[in-house]
Amino acid sequence: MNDNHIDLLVYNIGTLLTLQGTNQARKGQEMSELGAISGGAIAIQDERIFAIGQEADVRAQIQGMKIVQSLDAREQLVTPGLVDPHTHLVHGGSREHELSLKLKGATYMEILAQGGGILSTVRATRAASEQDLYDKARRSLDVMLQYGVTTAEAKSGYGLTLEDELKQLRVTQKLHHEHPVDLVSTFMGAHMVPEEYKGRSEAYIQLIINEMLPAVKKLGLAEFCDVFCEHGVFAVDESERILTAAKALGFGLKIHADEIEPMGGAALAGKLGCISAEHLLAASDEGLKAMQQAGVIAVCLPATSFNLRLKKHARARTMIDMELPVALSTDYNPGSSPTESIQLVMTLACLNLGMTPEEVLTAVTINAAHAIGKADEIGSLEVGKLADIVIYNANNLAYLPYHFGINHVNTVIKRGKIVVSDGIKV
Ligand code: IZC
Ligand code: ZN
Repeated sequence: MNDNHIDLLVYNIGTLLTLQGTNQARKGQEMSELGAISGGAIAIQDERIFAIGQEADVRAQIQGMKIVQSLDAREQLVTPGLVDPHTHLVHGGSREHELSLKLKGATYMEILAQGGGILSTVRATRAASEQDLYDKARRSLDVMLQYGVTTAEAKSGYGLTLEDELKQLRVTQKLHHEHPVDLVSTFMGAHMVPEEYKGRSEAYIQLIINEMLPAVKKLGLAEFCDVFCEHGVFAVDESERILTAAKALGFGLKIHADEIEPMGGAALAGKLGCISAEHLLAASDEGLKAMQQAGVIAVCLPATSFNLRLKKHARARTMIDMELPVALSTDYNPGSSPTESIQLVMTLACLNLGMTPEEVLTAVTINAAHAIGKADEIGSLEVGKLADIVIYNANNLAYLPYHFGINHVNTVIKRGKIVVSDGIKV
């Protein structure tokens, strides 16, 4: 038979956390069930998992097949490739000058109201060439990959003109094709009203609805549409109109909801059937209930609340107890979360959100995959799914969030290929 070979056999796995289980996003107690196998192996053919289980069983299944390459996992921990479902990956410049303002007590919204924050990144992104944006984002993707991320979402929203939004989205598309990390693209023209539309936000909303959304759709440059629903940015009714227009064009919906003030964004996510709602620090019980009933995934971003020095955190324990599926993400962006480290997020989720290591792993694998509509391909290790796999320099899960601020990844396999070895991109 032509296919009578295994391209890569990963063997001698100490703890193999498969995340096998239900096809739905995990909620409640399901978030603690990791499908663990001790003494496991994974056989890969082309870019997919051919067999997975106890090493003796896998070897029996592939008996007689030619094994092209074998990789000794040294009795260490193995998980699915990590998924980062919320990033503002492509942007120009950086905002380290905001640190001293923050230390003097200025808040994120105050810096934004003075023309800084997102608006300063908009200026830098508009000024940057497509190649500059590509090079900068590619370096960030290299870091993400070395930290174990094999798929990420990436939002536009620093162009805020049709041409500059398309410039960002083209960079995402090119990186998706050229970098090992797979990218899922989100249009976020409704990130902010640009300076030239100050006092004319309705005209900008019309531009998004009538020109930007149809153009992005026609060019096939984004699967999702996201809105920053926040006091002083887009109001709930404005967010609803933008997202409703996006839905009519066939976009999946996401919303930055109730991050700083309780606006009713979570309830809107439930009403519109968003795939996910993000942040949620100030979300009300009713808002969370509406999300739970509509099957919206809560994406918590603990690196952001840490970096903004907020006293408040997303109520992940409440969410899990009420059977609302939780995912976690870096929110990587140059303002409120300048870090690519999903492993730091895992630590903060334990220490500041009170999530267990098991819940955290679920939130950065299968639930994160559900939050970007890719759970049929990634997020768990199962026969037929993509062979996106991480091998750590640790033999148990709790060690990852416990020993914090460093990179625990030894090897990353993306679509069946070894792309990180000994912690370095190959
Ligand atoms: O550049 O500040 N929250 N958008 C909404 C951001 C943070 C990104 C930024
Ligand atoms: Zn964000």
